[in-house]
Amino acid sequence: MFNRLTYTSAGESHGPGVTMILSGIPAGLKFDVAFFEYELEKRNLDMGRGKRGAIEQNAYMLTGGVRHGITIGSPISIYFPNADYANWQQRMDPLLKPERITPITTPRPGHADFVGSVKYGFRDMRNALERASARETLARVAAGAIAQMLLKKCGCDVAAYVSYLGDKAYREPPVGMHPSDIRSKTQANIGYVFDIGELPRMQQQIDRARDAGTTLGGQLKFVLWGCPVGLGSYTDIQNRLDARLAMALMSIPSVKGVVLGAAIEQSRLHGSKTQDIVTAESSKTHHIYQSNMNGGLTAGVTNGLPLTGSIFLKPLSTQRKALRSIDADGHLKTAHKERSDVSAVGRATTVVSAMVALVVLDAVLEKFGGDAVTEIEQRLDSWRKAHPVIELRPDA
Ligand code: EPS
Repeated sequence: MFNRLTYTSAGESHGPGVTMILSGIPAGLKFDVAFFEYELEKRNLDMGRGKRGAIEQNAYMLTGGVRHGITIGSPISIYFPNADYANWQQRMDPLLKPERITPITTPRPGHADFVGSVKYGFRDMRNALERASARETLARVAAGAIAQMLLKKCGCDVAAYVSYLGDKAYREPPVGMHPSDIRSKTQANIGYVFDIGELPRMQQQIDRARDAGTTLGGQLKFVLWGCPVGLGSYTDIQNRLDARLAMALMSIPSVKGVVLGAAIEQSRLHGSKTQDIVTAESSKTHHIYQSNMNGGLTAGVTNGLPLTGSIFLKPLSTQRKALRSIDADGHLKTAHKERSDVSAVGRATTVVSAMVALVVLDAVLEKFGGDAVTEIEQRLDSWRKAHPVIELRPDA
């Protein structure tokens, strides 16, 4: 998935904390503390969030790779203590086992409980569900925020928004709207919808699901502007940027589908209607397109148009009205109950932006990489000057 960056995380949902290490970020990048903390906060806030959101205050400790506010080329490491650990210390202590512990033996359908316990041979399914928890997305968002700091210097900007919650559609930004303008609308509300007027409808939908003891999934869309032509490659499987994006997005907990560009519409139309073709005003130095059906990627390579895609999330599997299950001894029982959220669709927008940013930055570093940010900026600048400007003009 990443050819230049190395990303890793460790830590359980209710353990002492989460650690993130990101290697491959060049030297000389200003660490934007305000933006970083904003992204952490957005990941934590959602209209459908349960009690955990109020417990976690997004504390962190930068423990490597940044000095006096500037990256120094070494791995960036960050530790996030889990505030909730104070309430779980007995059950989650890394070394000391309490005298009495009630193991989880009846899996929640849809969560990692059953598969994890079989795979690793656990009697207590907590050993599986703790790491499978979406708490881990905190590390992704931290890495993605750093990626966005550098991408902004490269002229790239990303946004994501909710287009469906459950089976209800939400208004979308007009095609061609810049990501920063989309964000100024969607991040101003914790439903992460474009039209703030639709929030009461969303609140009702969430309340109804909560009252029914169930959860909601949905659909998000992302858009990233500013990629030069030529990131990624068709030469080898692992170089295709479409495949790298799909993997990064599919790896987000609850995501069951990723669509790039307008693939669903494309699959239903004739080939003559599904190509992005230049308008008659286009010239050698300026290519204008009316459509972006390929979502900014042709043959796994960026074509200069915005990257676009949709992500489909299944509803969170933990149900307050627990479902039927079967325990390790074959007894049919009601599934284990665990505190959870009603929906994570809204805050997944922050995770999606983070993953898209990491993949695109990785491809930028692959093509223009250097040890210092200034080298990348210079290379990117001369590349842009040598190639046509690509413009999406939907109303051309
Ligand atoms: C999660 C269950 C909930 C979520 C959690 C993911 O946690 P808890 O069981 O502590 O209420 O809040 O998400 C986070 C902790 C987070 O920070 O995103 C799950 O089962 O996946």
